[in-house]
Amino acid sequence: PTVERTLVLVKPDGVRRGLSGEVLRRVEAKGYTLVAVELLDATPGLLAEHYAEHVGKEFYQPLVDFMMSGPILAVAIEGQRVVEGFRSLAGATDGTLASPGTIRGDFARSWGSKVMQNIVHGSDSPESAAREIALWFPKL
Ligand code: DAT
Ligand code: MG
Repeated sequence: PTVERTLVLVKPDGVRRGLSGEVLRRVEAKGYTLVAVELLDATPGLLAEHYAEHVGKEFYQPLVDFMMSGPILAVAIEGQRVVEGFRSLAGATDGTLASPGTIRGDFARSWGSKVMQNIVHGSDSPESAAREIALWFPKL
């Protein structure tokens, strides 16, 4: 069994709403280990790398503006199958449709441009996780 890592971001809406602790509580209650935690302000360059797959899409600039609207809590976590496991804790991208019991399902709704205000980011594969952790935590 290979222990893996993933990147979690509590997005500016989650930090603003005081949900950072709730996200960390759920991660720890699930049995994952915190590896690194940092509150920071994203820059356009960091976000262009982080969201490279979305650069050029119509929602990209609104997404960047939102991600720069306040501090982000970046968290690297560790555990067996943690990439899939945190995506499961986070729930579907669209908070309106995300299952109750998930972070997004319990705390996010979406309409219009609000779909990006879905509390958390979680890496979508071990390869993405390695790339994203290197971006947000260059010293790890
Ligand atoms: P996820 O965060 O579930 O991995 P994603 O990688 O497809 O979703 O998109 C990244 C973020 O961009 C997502 O959390 C919310 C936003 N987003 C995705 N699709 C969008 C759309 N069609 N309109 C507006 N924002 C969108
Ligand atoms: Mg994604």
